[in-house]
Amino acid sequence: MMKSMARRAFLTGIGATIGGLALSRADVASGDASQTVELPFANGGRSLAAYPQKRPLIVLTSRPVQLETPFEIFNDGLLTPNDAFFVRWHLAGVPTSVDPTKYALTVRGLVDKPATISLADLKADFEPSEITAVCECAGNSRGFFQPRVAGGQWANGAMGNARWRGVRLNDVLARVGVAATAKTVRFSGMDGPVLPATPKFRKSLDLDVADGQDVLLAYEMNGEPLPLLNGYPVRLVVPGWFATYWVKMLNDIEVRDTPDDNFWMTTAYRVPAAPCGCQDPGTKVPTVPISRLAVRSFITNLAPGSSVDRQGKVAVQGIAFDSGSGIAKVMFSSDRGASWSPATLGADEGRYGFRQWSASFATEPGKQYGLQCAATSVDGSTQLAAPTWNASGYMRNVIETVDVEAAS
Ligand SMILES: Nc1nc2c(c(=O)[nH]1)N[C@H]1C(S)=C(S)[C@@H](COP(=O)(O)O)O[C@H]1N2
Ligand SMILES: [Mo]
Repeated sequence: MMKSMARRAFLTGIGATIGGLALSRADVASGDASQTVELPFANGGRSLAAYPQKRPLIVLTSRPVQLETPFEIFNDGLLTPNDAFFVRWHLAGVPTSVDPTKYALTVRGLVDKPATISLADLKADFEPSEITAVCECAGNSRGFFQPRVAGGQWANGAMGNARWRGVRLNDVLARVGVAATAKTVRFSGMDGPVLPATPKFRKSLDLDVADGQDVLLAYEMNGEPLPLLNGYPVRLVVPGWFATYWVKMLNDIEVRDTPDDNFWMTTAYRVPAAPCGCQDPGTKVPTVPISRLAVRSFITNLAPGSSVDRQGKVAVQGIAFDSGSGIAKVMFSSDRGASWSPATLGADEGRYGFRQWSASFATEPGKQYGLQCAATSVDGSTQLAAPTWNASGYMRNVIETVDVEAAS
């Protein structure tokens, strides 16, 4: 009830245009493309559009396609539906279709037996493995950074939680035989730049990370093949690590012994080396490649600005996640953090996934409430009371506030 009302209040019926689609216009589903949303920061006006295999999502850019999940969807269930899962591509040369019978994954470099593996062989020759994990863009929530920073101005919907099924990368690496001198593994996909001067999107992981139990070459998401825009037919899944490493339409794995000197490792996706990952605005600081997710939590059933029961007990529900140690506790406050009480945690559905929590607070007519939640992970990391800053707008994990008002 609350949810659909909040959603309606959130969407306004103004015409939206879909220009410059990377996918052909004929492919665009006939979803409701006549809606807009106002994200809660300056220049937050966005259109919604339905791309192939997607319900109407918030359009950040259309070439390349970047789509944000409307936040209320996170209240519908712990797994983010495939058709609502956010989309982020860096380069506009994304294949508009992939023939699964022609797909081939090359595994090469410092290996004993380089291999080219078809989709059918990947499924037939290796034991399947499943994991539920949050895929979060490093720049999720960038639009809230103060001072503002350049880059995609996402609200909180550049993340999603899915059940990923595929094969373990370490099984594939064992099959090809990694050389003793190997140090890193580099991944790239079928997308490419429109202009040859733009560097192709490639990401590298240290061998000890790539060879871990949980890293998957996933061909299914929530029991279905991956949507094209989420990396069909195969993507890398690196549970606990930011989504930049989750290379989509993966078709090349190269085992190497030298640090990766490509743009996407040496220039992009870096954070201040200090443990906080933060810096003062206007300063230049040493940086390291971004790696693991920061602990975060959100209220999902009440949108900012909602009005709640004038007198009574209002139920609050939300999600929390971290980089995979698991959620130890979530605290809830209805008075902007002046006082806190423990929220009730939902079932543990996997340490890399969203964990549900619930709480309630009492209302009085006409009063305003600053709702906050703060998660602590099993490894002891916490959310920040005040936001920190970095030049790329990455890794936000401040305690968020949802302001609501009881009717008078
Ligand atoms: N091949 C390829 N994989 C990629 C990217 C890309 O541009 N190309 N972007 C990465 C980034 S930064 C993010 S946030 C995630 C987004 O995954 P999604 O579109 O499935 O939500 O894909 C990652 N994998
Ligand atoms: Mo990202």
